[in-house]
Amino acid sequence: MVLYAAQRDSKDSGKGRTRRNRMDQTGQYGLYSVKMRASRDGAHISGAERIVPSDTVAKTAAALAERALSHPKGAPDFVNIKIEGAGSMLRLKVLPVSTNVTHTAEEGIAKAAELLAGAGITRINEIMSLFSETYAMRGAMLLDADTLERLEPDRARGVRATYMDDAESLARLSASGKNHYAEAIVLATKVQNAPGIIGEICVSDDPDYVTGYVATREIGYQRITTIKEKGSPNGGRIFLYRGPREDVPKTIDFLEHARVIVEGVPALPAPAEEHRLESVSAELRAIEERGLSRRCRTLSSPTGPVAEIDGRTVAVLSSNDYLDLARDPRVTQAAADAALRWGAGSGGSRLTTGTQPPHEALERHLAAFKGTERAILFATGYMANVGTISALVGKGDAVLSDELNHASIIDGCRLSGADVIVYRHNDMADLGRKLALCRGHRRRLAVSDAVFSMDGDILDLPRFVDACRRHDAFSMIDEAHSTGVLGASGRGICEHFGCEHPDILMGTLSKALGSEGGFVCTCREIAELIVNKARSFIFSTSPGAPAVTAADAALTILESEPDRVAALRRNVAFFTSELSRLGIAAKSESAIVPIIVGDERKAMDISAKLLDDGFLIPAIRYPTVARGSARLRCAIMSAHTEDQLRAAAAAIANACRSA
Ligand code: WAQ
Ligand code: MG
Repeated sequence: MVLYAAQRDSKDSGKGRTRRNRMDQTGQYGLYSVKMRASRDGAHISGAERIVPSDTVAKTAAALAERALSHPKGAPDFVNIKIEGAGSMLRLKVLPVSTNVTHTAEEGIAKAAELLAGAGITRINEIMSLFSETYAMRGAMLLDADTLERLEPDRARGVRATYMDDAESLARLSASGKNHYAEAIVLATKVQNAPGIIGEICVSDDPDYVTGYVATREIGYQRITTIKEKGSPNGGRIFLYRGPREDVPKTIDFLEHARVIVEGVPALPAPAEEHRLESVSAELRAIEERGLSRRCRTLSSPTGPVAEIDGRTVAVLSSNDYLDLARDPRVTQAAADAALRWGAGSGGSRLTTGTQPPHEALERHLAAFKGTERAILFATGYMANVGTISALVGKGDAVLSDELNHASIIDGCRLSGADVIVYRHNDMADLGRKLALCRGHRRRLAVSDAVFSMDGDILDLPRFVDACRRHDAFSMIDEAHSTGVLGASGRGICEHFGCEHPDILMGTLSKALGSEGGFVCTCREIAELIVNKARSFIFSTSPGAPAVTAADAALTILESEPDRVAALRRNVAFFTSELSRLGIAAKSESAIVPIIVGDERKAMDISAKLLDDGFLIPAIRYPTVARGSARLRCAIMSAHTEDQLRAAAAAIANACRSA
């Protein structure tokens, strides 16, 4: 009210004269108001305004037309662009801007109520309910802040604040042509300077945009990051008035006709931090709602057939340390000695400082164990797959991948840039057919898990290798769950079938070998290509000597104690027969025994119940396995006792029955 009077009375006071001088200066540049209004079937879609110098009018009009035509509410059938000389300007200092992070509409409305309480605005819930009526309005509702009586003469249109812009809008216009944030701040600043207005509430009318704001002169422009439910079209603006009825026309006149330039509008959505994180929180909530939320669990003891969780001892049926070598004193001593001798870390990639005698020794040992010319170490199995596949095939090549392959194979295929052709699970006829279709490609590579990590079944290796030979394709298998598990002496899937080995045998040090790292056993040429091209080999620090030496010691134990492999096999047979006896379908030729549950939440519930009962058996869900095929994944160790396995089978049968 004060400002409006000051403008009208400017001729008479010293203060007013200063303002008038500034207005005149602005006027000299020849400013124009460019307004856009878009509608369809007479219904308002959007409107905006810029105040710009004459030489920018055409560009501005074009940008606003563009914006009218691409509004989220839909395409307009009528766009009005109005250009008017703007004359002299009243300059207003921008309201201070703050952001309030809220996560639900309820929380946002509570925040709005709290913020407006200082201005004596109390009936927030009633006011908020009016936003279902503002959607189709071009302008705002003008409401008596206390009686909630509507004061605008044209209720369908509302009161439209016009002739206002940001002093800096030109620079912005060239950048994007559109800045909702700055426009809302400009509008709110003008509105709070109108006589009789004591506050404003704005909720975006975009169903996907849940942010709004409240404003008063005292609290400034207070963004509220979530003030409505996503998907709700309800939104608009409500101006809150307190004063005599006869002064309402003056207020409307100021809003609709006073020419205003707002100075100091922040250039970017001020603290963007909360807003960026809000979208992250929303994504997390969506994951949670689908029963797909994941978290890490801390084991407070070394992991063997039993371990400690949250101060309780539980039986562990989920470790990939199949032969119980991670805790073996010979293995841990080797790691400790290597740490003292070579240091904790290698300090670099294999191609810089990261190759030490332990690395070379383990590579020789692995090559001899698998019967290949060479072996190459990687920091993890994931890196071994990603690096090897993308080194061997690329654009113009074809990579054929089993539909149930591990994520690290899938990622390697994607990253390679080769055409990825997925064949039916363990279906060698399908693989053959698809290989035949890839004759035109430069190179063909077929890749498969040897033991499928979530199903526990075994690749039909002889026919896999045969199909690859016949179609001149490279063959690669992932022995993460087959090394130390398959074959009489644990050499893996080739020993199991007694057949020729494929071109590439990838494996890990982190499962039956009890340490960490990945490896590839292959011929000299492919090994050299990997050293030269595999980015995960070249651009990552090599595994440290302690891990490498531990794996080497574990491999020596595996070679000298084949009984461990036999014990593992006996345990799997015992466990699956116990389950079958209790009516739970379970079979496996490997150490992995899946129990299919189906529903994601149900699998989670069963797993939680089992933990209560003292058994750590995780639920495996999408995206690790297909949606609706959630399962318990039991991993058996050579060191489990029959008592442990019998008790686990009983607990599983019980939990599945009561779920
Ligand atoms: N005068 C009065 N009411 C208006 C005006 C105006 N000049 N412009 C728009 N409205 C009303 C009208 O009912 C619209 O449908 C509604 O407001 C929404 O207008 O900090 O989306 O231009 O991230 O779509 C605020 C949050 C977003 C910004 C506001 O405005 C932020 C928004 P829109
Ligand atoms: Mg909008």
